[in-house]
Amino acid sequence: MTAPNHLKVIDSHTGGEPTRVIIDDLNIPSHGAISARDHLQSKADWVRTSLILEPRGFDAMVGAYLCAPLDESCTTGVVFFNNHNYLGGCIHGTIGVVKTLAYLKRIQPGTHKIETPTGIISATLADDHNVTIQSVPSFRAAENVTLEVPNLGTVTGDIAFSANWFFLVSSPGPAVHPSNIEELTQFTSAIRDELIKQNITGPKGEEIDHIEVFGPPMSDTEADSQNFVLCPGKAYDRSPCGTGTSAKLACLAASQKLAPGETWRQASIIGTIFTGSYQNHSEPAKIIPTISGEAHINAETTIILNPSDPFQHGINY
Ligand code: PYC
Repeated sequence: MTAPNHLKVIDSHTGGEPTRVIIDDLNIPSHGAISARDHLQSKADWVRTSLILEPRGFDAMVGAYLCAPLDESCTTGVVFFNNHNYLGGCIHGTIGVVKTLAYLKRIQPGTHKIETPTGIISATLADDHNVTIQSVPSFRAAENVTLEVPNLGTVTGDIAFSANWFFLVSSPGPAVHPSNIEELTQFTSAIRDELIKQNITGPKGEEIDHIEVFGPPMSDTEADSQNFVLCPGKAYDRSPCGTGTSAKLACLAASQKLAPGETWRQASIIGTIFTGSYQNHSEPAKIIPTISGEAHINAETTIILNPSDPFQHGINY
């Protein structure tokens, strides 16, 4: 396909974290979310770079491409991407997609199945506009993994999967407070660099590209914990990261620190909150996480991709 000169998008934010949903049909040949992701990645990466990289996007933005699902019981398929690559899943982004589809009057309150490259999830849009996502089976893959990190010493954490791969740091680091975002970014980036260097991966060699740090919530936040999540591409998640909160639930469940159905309120680094809980999965080591949050629509825009613009497809170096 040839790149169009104009693309309509709707921007929203979920707990401060932006989502940009493409609402024009790009006619990308695909059969479901996995094939759409593969096609975008190998043949049409300009979609991601044009919409997410500067000068039209910025590092924290996550893009969503809606596609026809393979499973016809799904309302839509979706592929998420950011400034670095394609995501296995994105819960803040799914909440943004659901709010966008409701804004366009393409869906009504109720439960909708959504196909993602890592599995089918369900999204319930409530009358009060809250969105609840039941996500993919999630699990802790390794506990108390230690690694030596230059200038930091020994760092310990758990490895968990919930649509994306996470390292959940348990050893002390910078206090989880918005005044420390620079230090937290350096701390978590150093850990991720070292995981890659030491080839510490998921069980099938999957790169661990999201790093999470936890601390007590700020005094004005009614939460069980506050997190800082480094996303692939080095931006931090302004929301509590839905897949990261799900990975946390998997670790809490594995350590028997949270019972099925019990509520966990996860605050983000900027103090926004997702409410989570889980059910047991038929495989004893796995859980099915549920995350609730709210998104707000903040722009309905036509992106211009002028062929004479040297950065028609983003500043990509
Ligand atoms: O909410 O799952 C999430 C997410 C992943 C990356 C950024 N946000």
